[in-house]
Amino acid sequence: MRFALLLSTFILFTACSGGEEDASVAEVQNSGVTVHEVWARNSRPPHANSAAFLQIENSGSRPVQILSASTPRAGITELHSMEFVDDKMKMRRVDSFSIAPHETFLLQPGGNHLMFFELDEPWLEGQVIPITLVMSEGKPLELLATVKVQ
Ligand SMILES: [Cu+2]
Repeated sequence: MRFALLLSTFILFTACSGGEEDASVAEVQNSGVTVHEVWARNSRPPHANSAAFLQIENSGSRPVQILSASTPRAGITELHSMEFVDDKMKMRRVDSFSIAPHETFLLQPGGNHLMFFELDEPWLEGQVIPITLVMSEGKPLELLATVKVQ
């Protein structure tokens, strides 16, 4: 039991690390915030989880937060960061991502990401995943993330 838990933690970790960024697939602008380079990683059955990445630029003069994210394609969506714990990178759930004025905040493999659990079905290359970001200011951002193999 303990081993199985450790193993699944390891798989989750490897599932959202490594790789490199690719082409822009969506750009959304709202209240001084612009989102670029939105994409999601393919899922790897039997693990019904995945992650999504993007760049978010705050061109305003006040901090803006991502408060939550969701998609109809997953039962649970969380905001995750990565940090070193005992010399190992581990992901950790956070309450929000804060983007300082004039900052571009990166969600990228090995770093901050949107984490999805309880996928409805495997996320396959080329599928488009609708994602909603609830922001501290303005309307929610409606994004489309194309699934890429990673
Ligand atoms: Cu994660």
